[in-house]
Amino acid sequence: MFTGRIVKSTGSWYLVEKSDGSGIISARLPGKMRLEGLQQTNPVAVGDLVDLQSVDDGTALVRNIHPRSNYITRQATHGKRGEQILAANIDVGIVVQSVRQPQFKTGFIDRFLVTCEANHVTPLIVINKLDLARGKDMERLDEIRNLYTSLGYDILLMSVERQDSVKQLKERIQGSIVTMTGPSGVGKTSILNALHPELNRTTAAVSGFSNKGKHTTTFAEMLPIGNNTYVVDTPGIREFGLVDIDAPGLSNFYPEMKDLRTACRFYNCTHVHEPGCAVMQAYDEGTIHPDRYMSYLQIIESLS
Ligand SMILES: Nc1nc2c(ncn2[C@@H]2O[C@H](COP(=O)(O)OP(=O)(O)OP(=O)(O)O)[C@@H](O)[C@H]2O)c(=O)[nH]1
Ligand SMILES: [Mg+2]
Ligand SMILES: [Zn+2]
Repeated sequence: MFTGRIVKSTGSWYLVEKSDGSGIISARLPGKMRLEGLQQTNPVAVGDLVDLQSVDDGTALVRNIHPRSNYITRQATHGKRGEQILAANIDVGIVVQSVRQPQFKTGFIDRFLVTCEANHVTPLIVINKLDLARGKDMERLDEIRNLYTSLGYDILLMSVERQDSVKQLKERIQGSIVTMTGPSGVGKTSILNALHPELNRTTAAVSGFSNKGKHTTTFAEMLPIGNNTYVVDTPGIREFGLVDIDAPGLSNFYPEMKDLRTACRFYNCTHVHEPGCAVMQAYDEGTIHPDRYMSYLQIIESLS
């Protein structure tokens, strides 16, 4: 038996970097492990530490998965139940949005932040394609930056075409294992290429017709960018999974609501319609940002 870290997952096969530094090996799961009644559709994810057993043909079998310090999930696609783990054991979770093409959505950011709060991941918000900002975009971006900064979140506005902003990101993630998640076309892979041009990974223009990405990256993969820094590039997703969160618990993951909830009349207040709600009062008084309260309502609706 030996230990390694999953660096690429194609669904049935995994590439594993051996912990003794002797290179990369292909591995798969024994049939039994795949079928175990797990909540996740994929029992092993990029970033997982695993114990392996060598097989005669030069590949290996995954025999044991080490407990995860954290992970990020998305909702399973194609009507499957449950969640899919995008990456495990990460230091920083980056959510990428773009100013335009596709247009950014704060609701997407908020869902990601809730996932991070619930799974003990340190989030970093990246808004890319700043070079495309025009008209009132800059005012709106400043407002968004102030909002998230005031809530205690890290946010970086950048463009892969502006070296100084790429450098800022590089410094921010130095020495960490990082995931990059976000909708298709926002520039996740382009950012990775800008951080480390040697990678030269495939990117594709956003469709002019729908303004949506083309789902260019199809498998999650962990890539070394030097100085002990690793970035997991993931396929574009529409939404993050929020398994195991119930409506009364959701406000625990909104920093501006978490301390207010004890002042609500009902202990299980969902802050939607209840009388004597301290959160709704704060929203009425303007101390909770309307965008944040709207995203909260949208998530509540998606939970039921
Ligand atoms: N103007 C501008 N275009 C950018 C920037 N970053 C990326 N792009 C372009 O956006 C398009 C999509 O970039 P990708 O890196 O493929 O996007 P992705 O997020 O990896 O998309 P998926 O792999 O499909 O999830 C490409 O045409 C890039 O050249 C940027 O900062 N400014
Ligand atoms: Mg990509
Ligand atoms: Zn309330």
